[in-house]
Amino acid sequence: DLAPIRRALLSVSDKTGLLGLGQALAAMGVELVSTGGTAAALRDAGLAVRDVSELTSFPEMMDGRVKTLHPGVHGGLLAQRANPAHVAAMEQHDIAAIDLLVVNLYPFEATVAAGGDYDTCIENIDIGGPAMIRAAAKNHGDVTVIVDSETYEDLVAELEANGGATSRAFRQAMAARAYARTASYDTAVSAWMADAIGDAVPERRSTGGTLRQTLRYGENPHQSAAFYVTGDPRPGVASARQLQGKELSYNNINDTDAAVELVAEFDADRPTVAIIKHANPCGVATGDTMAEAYARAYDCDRTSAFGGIVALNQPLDGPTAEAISNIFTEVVIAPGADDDARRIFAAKKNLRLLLTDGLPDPAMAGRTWKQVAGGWLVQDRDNGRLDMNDLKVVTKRQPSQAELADMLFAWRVAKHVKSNAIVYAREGATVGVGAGQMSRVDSSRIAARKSIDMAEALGLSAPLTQGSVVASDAFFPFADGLLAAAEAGATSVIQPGGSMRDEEVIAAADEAGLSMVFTGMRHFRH
Ligand code: 93A
Repeated sequence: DLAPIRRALLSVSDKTGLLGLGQALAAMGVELVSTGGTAAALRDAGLAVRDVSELTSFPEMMDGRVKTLHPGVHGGLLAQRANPAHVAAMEQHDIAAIDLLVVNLYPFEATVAAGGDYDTCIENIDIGGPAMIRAAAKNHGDVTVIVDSETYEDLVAELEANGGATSRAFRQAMAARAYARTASYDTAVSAWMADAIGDAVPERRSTGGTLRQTLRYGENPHQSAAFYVTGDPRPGVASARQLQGKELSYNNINDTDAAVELVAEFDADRPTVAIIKHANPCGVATGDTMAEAYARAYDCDRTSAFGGIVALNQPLDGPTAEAISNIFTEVVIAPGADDDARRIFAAKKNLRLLLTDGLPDPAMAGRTWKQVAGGWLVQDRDNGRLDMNDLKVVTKRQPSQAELADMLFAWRVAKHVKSNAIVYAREGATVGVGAGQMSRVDSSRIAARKSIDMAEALGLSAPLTQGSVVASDAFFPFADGLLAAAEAGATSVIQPGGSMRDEEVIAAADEAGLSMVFTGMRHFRH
């Protein structure tokens, strides 16, 4: 594990920090081997360096295109030191073991950024460098690989701490860094080439997926688009089987994804339906039967449900299929469909029916990616999930068990609503959803307003928000949002808490006779 490094191959385009590193290595008795420009720089500083052509018995040729692409180098990087056959091969072919590889690549990205012409960019595609990096990284059991000057200090510290050797953990960490570098390098090359040939969908370069389908258009008809899949078997829109209906559109795929993720949050034993429009739920409900769950979800906001995406947490049955087919619906996705349901849908040629293999686990870890100008934002997916025990009552009035159950239901829906999210729920069904407003109090009012509209449409004497609970995806910064909810008839509130004015908000809740729980967790979604 801790054999000292005896030979290093240095081949760097960016000579930053090179001399310091070369001196430190030389002082530890490491033999330095280098390619042309790197060797010259080290020699200028008075260091002893061997030319890589001594290892290859070939001159660097073809304008440097072939310098290190030779078994004399790759054998020295890839040979396993504890493997007698490998050692014998090294001896037989006079191959020198290379224990440390320090490479940074031709500045392809910088050349593109500087507006280099086609041939200049091509000439700046490094071939030998990535080949050596990948070889050394593969053989990290024996070889240390360094791919950027920012790591030189760490390397020297590691060598000093280990008597001129590196630990396996360090080599492994550096190998991971190395593969990240070659991956990003090739990504940059493929992105540039995609642009150069006018590829309509250059984003393929960053997705790492394979093309499933060229879409008719993107969010709007003037945007070209495509669907790439990663092969992740997680149940959802990418792995679902489409039984019937037109091709999925860009917006269909996006909304169906949101629908499945949402409906998967709920108890698998109780029929639950989510109806999605523009990636937000316009109705989510449980029921004793699937048809009842659908009817209740539909009654949250019938206007918005038109042209919606419907997700079920259990197989689609005949009565539910019948009810859905009475309303213009774009997509239905469910973990199965019985024969009755299939027969009923068969008459609706355009309706897309997707069957998943179960539902995704909402608590599963993972990452999400969002593109910004010039970069990517990466974060853990929001897999935060609470249960009853996580709720902290902060008001004088204790919520009833039924209110607690509704609060948790509303909270889980709110996680899937664009911020600012306000969700009213009653008896396991949403009765008002306010999404995507810049102020929380507006979301609160919009949700209440929708409930009033629905009550009128359904001929009810009072809106369904009367006696409901309300969930807020982030804390109420002021009492006004909370009071708007109370005015709409909410009797209980679930929210993260943590505002500077919590005391004021709690006092307002007490004053209004509300019960309120804090979750200590926020669910922003943008
Ligand atoms: O043109 S290459 O792809 N062919 C090679 O065999 C090769 N070996 C190393 N470029 C190659 N390199 C690259 O040369 C290294 O990745 C490094 O970026 C650069 C260092 O060259 P020099 O030492 O001459 O400045």
